[in-house]
Amino acid sequence: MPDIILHHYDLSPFFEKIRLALGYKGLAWTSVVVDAVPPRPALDALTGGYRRVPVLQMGADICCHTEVIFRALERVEPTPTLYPAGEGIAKALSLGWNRATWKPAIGVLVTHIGEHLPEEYLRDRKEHYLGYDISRDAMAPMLPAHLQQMSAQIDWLASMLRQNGDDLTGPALGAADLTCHHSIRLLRANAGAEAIDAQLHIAPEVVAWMDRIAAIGHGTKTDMTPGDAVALAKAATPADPGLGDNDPSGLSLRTTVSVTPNDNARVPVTGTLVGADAQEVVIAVENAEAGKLHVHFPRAGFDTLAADTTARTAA
Ligand SMILES: N[C@@H](CCC(=O)N[C@@H](CS)C(=O)NCC(=O)O)C(=O)O
Repeated sequence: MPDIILHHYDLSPFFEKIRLALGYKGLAWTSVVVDAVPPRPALDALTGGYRRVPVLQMGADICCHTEVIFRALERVEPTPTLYPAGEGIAKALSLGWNRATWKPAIGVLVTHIGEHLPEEYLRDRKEHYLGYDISRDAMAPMLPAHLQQMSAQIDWLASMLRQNGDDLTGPALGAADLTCHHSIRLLRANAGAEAIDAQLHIAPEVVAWMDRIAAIGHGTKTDMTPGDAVALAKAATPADPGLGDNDPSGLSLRTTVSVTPNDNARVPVTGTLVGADAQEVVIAVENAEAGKLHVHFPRAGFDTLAADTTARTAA
């Protein structure tokens, strides 16, 4: 098995989701810490320019986005599975949860710790990533709405736990649990568990579930520099994606395509299609720094278009 290398920074809540999955599967992994604010030249060389973290690297295979990272981990170590109730319920719940709770969670967070966020970070998020201001002053007027949104979503989690037992979708812990846990953990870890539980009216079932997930731990970690990770990719050969020529929209292998997130940071990554199915797309990217790479993206939440279509759309 190639080394599992995770590119991340500590403040990232999505990083927690992956660390817990590694701990749950009992996997050893290597940590590469990147700056919380770009430029990140080593990571750009590996991803072809995808803006977000975490990113998982296995040799010359690069997985962008936590849902495609989960899929890769599942291939490497199938047990215990991250999809005990099937992939569909886990992924649908995760996508809905992330999109509905990310902004309200940040809105609540900055009212507690906003004074500690550096100007440079706030400016980058406003001008280059989100397109809006997440400083405490800018978010404060929306606090009642953000609290309402978080409470409504967390109440759904409580109802799932009452229905299904210890884990959201039953019959065991899975990807949906790790996804929904990480945003609540972000708030409890930074603003204090008691304060957040009271402010969001978090039910005892949810608190007990949070504690069970935190006890999983993060597996065994060693450290690596970004430069060494790029050198390792360059020395490696990308794996056969094993997905075949199964793009449901009819894109053929060897087509030049662009893959673009359809929420934040809509920066396209361009490469040659080397594998596709309804859940994942793999493109070949090559550059002087990192050599030949296979970069993996999910389908849901990303638009994969033939490069000539992208040009027409942009025109
Ligand atoms: N839906 C993405 C979200 C990842 C995400 O939003 N990551 C944040 C950090 S928590 C990010 O990349 N922020 C911008 C940046 O770091 O450049 C995933 O699941 O991977």
